[in-house]
Amino acid sequence: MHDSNKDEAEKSQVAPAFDEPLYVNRPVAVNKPGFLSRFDKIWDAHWFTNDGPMVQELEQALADYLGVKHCVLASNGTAAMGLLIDALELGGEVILPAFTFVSTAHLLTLRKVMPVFADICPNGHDLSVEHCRALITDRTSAIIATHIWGRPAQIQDLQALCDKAGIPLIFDAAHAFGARSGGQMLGRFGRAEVFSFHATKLFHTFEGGAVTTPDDSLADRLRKFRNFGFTEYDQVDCIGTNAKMSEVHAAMGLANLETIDEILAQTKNVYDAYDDGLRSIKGLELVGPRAKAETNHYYIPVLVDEAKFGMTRDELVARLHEQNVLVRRYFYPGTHQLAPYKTGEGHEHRLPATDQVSSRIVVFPGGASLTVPDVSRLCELLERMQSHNAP
Ligand code: T4K
Repeated sequence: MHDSNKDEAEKSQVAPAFDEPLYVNRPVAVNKPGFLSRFDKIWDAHWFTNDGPMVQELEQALADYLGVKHCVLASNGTAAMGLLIDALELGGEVILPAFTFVSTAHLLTLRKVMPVFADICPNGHDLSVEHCRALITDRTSAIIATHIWGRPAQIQDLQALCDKAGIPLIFDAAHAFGARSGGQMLGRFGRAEVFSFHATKLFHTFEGGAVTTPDDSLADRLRKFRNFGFTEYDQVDCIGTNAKMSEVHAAMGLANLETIDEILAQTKNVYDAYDDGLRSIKGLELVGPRAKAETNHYYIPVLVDEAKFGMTRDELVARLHEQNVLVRRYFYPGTHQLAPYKTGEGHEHRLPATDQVSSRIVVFPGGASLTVPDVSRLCELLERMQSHNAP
């Protein structure tokens, strides 16, 4: 047999280190009885959607949990952000990071609002306040900052900047359920915050999302907008869409909220195990939070230093996939490098930190569906890879 074929044949016979795939952000599924008992109630009540009792109960429970006056649920996080952009009548230009999920840039572009991408801080990966300041013009209608990796953005500095410019500050809190700033839950800052309750999020409703805000009239508008502009039977006050959450989705949210302390505690155990295990591995840096106590510990973002680890980020990803560890390159490439945003008027971007970080970042499996022994085995595997490949 030709040598390279022999190598391949031998390689394919080696069992992967993990029998079952380790997924990034595998959905939490811990409270089946809590979900099924609510599902029975929905079934018996024959009320399945359109602002039903479970949706109302979850809105109140989340508002209480987050310590904010209003929580307006929506069918997903993107729909929730779309409602907010429409309700605030954003136009002109909106400043946002390129190092985030692509959904907000799409929402703006579809509405003929120009997304203006600001760079991130190379350490925390959150939006650079300085770069936002430089990008504000008289066309800027808002800043939408992401609480990246479940950690607060620089809330006070961004708020001061927006107050000075007379524009609203919005937070994309899709990553950040359960995280805090100055001891207070995220969800209560800026003009409004937007959550994703997608299955892959720390707190989820299968699919879902929400806008949280202290503003009564904004909450009112959001509720109208998510239901075609209806205010009464046969009465439509404004243009709107369908962004409603169904009762089954809300039931999953209520079941997950019942066990949120347990979920957060296990999520932290997993994070701490990575923190310990990765410390001794040269060339892999767990991106730490600004203040550890304020993260929700859900994301395990790691920067790969090729010179010290002995392989590139992409080689590491490929090697881990062979071992059934399905790490992801979030967020690579930055949104500004994606086809719809790369060219065209006004799209010359210079975002060195975004480009740097997105070429080196790899996100490891995290969250409550993992166990500490899984993480220890994974760190041992990484250590072996490093010692084989180290220069
Ligand atoms: N803002 C930010 C910062 C966001 O991260 C997101 C969404 C949004 C806004 C928008 O919110 P939504 O409109 O989605 O509510 C996933 C999610 O679909 C998306 O919600 C999420 N961010 C994004 C970062 O990740 P993909 O295309 O990477 O998903 P997928 O199918 O590859 O799954 C990710 C991982 O989860 C894989 O390891 C597989 C695992 N998985 C996934 C699903 C759906 C499971 O184990 N079970 C499952 O049921 O976008």
